[in-house]
Amino acid sequence: MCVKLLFGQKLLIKNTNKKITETKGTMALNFISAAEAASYVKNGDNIGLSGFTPAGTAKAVTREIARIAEEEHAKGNPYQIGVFTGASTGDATDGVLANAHAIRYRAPYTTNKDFRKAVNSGEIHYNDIHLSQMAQELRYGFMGKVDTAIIEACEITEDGKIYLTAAGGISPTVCRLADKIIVELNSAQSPNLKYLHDVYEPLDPPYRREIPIYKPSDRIGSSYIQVDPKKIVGVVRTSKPDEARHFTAPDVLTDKIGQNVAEFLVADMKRGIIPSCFLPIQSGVGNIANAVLGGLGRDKTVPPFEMYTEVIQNSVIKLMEEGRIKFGSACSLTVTNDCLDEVTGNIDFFKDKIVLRQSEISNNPEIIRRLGVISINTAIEVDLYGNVNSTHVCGVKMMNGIGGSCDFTRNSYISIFTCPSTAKDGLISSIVPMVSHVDSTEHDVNIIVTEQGVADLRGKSPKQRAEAIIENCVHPDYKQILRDYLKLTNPKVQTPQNLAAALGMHVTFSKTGDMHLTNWADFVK
Ligand code: 0RQ
Repeated sequence: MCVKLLFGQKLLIKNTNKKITETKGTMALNFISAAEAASYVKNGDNIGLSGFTPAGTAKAVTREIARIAEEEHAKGNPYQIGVFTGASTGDATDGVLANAHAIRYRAPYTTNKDFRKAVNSGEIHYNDIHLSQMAQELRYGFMGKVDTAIIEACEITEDGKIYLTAAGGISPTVCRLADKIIVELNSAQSPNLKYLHDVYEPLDPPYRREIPIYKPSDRIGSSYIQVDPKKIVGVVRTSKPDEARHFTAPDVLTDKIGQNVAEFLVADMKRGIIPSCFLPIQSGVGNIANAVLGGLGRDKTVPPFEMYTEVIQNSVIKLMEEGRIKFGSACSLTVTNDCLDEVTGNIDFFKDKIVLRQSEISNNPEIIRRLGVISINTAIEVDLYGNVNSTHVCGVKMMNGIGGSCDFTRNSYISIFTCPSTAKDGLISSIVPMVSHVDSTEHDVNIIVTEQGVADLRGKSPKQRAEAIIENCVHPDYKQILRDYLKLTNPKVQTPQNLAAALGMHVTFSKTGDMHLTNWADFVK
């Protein structure tokens, strides 16, 4: 077999037992300060970071890069870099770098409010791509060179074994592609995290094989990243916990959405659409996602289930302890710090229940479709035909990004989107005639759930979908407005839209701060 590998890329083919590359040699570790490490990053460089969400990202060197940017700008010199990550990061990366005007380009997903401000003022080129594609697009060369990888580790050896912390991210890829590697050895991260990792990087076409994961708990790689020790320019000692996000407690509305999702899934299981052993669940980030899992956990008609997902949140850990979740495969432990301590402090219990993978594996379309994952993600707005906008407010203002939502939606067994039926105290309807930006299309979206109810779009034509969504998901304040919109359309077409009025609710909101539109005739004069 002809196999072309980049340096350090590992080929693990179970059925032939070939293992092509072994990295040799050791180097004494060179401990340096964060400031010295940052001095290796020059204006115009691209950095590749460990982590996925604030879990496991660099926390010290990026602050020093921001300081260099500020000093250079004060002297009138240019200093901007490209930033490649697994997903969102924390304030110590996206926040400080955006505030220092140090980012020229960034991919993929982010949730940072300062970064968002800079993107929406046109300052940063932001490439919002599917998380599963990030590592491979770097390998394919779509985004330029990776000059320096900055990787958080809980352990490192002189022969170049790096043990990751709370996330798999894109770390092996950026380590292999980068000229230089900086390691942040974080004593605040427990060395027990190494028991959770399964590090694996697939080959690129035309040599890629199937990824041999047949159940969420399958392990296919190693517990560390093997790098060429000569590329490690320095190790920075840190002691900084993850910048974990605080989750507000579920409220009546998120609880109702969670309950609606759980009841829908139970009904599908009872009528045999979902097998009685249940199927693996993917659930996005945030309060609604937490409430949905809470609802599924409480409903004892759902058997203990597994997760094949991108992030494990607090609710998953709790449900594992209660025996409701049997196993979780993810890319990161996006949990509060006390919850992370609970996991690492009880590693004997959790090491057989959690595996952390690279984002191109946790979110891999091939595996998601093979395992029959049920995906549950959150929309900003949904249109009458089932198209979903997860990213842009009124079509132009970036919120966060698609994250892994489309990786899962397109390939899942059943794809579910949840959202409250209104936003901003009822001034915005989350259901609109036509979405102002499309992330997941009507061809991929199966189920819409709001606190009002569930619209099952499976097997329905566009006109049937519109009826299901209006009757089941729209807030009562907006039902008549949307019914009146449909009266402006020609029903003798496949997908009735009135192009002059389709964005009328958005236009009204932009002018008045309220989507309650009183007269559709204004748009069709
Ligand atoms: O605004 O922050 O000013 O209060 O959006 O909305 O209801 O608090 O819900 O935190 O779950 O976020 C879609 C943004 C929802 C998120 C989105 C406003 C609303 C509020 C937040 P405020 P909520 P959430 C896993 C998978 C895409 C990526 C994804 C997201 C703020 O879930 O980024 O799924 N998803 N990734 O008021 C104007 C509307 C609005 C609106 C909500 N129609 N118009 N504003 N808001 N609907 C992650 C990874 O991949 C790692």
